Amino acid sequence: SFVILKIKSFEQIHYNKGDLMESKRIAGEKAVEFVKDGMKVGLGTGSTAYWAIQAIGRRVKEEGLQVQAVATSVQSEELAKELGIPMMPFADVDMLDLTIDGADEVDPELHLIKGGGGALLREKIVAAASKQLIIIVDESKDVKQLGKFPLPVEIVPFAYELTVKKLKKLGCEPKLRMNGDQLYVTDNGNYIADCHFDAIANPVELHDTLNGIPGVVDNGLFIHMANLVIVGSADGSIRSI
Ligand code: ABF
Repeated sequence: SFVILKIKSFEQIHYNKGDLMESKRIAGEKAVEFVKDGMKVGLGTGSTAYWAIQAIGRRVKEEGLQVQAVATSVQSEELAKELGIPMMPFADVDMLDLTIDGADEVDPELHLIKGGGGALLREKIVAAASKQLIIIVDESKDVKQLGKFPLPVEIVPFAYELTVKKLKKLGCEPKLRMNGDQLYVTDNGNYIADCHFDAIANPVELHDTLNGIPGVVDNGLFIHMANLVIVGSADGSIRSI
């Protein structure tokens, strides 16, 4: 059965009742133990990052934790502001100390598929500007090989039909993401093609091939970016990859 949580300033997020939500919460809260006074912090997007942002907000309020943050989506920025987390302009960022973000799949090499939430480009820009990237996931995201989750690829609207044909030639089944009967538009004004590969044998190569296609802005493969993955389980246990 499903429950709908109403979260202020977040779209309604459907949680599989109980298990996954608890796994996400404990992973998110664990990651926030790595946040220290004076840090510049990147805030991720999604229902797991939600718990991390909540926990940072609590520490700011209750412990007087001193941080400055940037967000990877409009949603996360609004949530952070509501919780009183001090935000900083990107103009003031050289390097962030730590970014905490979710993922859709994680493999044993710490390669990731991200972008199911539609924020992959901002997430990658922020992750690339961070000394440390901690990924927080529930156990369903921990896989041996990437690719069951359709890989999100952000593409520019110009000639998108042509770009989608090129994606198809790579051996996947691309589907343009929809928002009702309209094409889904990212925070950056682009479209997303969700590319179902089933199994991605060589994520490093695929990442570069995709980004070599004119019209592709970026793709959801995060290669050699994560430093630590925290996996929360329904039984309350936490492990790291
Ligand atoms: C973001 O949110 C994404 O990169 C990923 O697509 C998604 C994970 O969602 P959730 O934490 O809600 O499962 O971090």
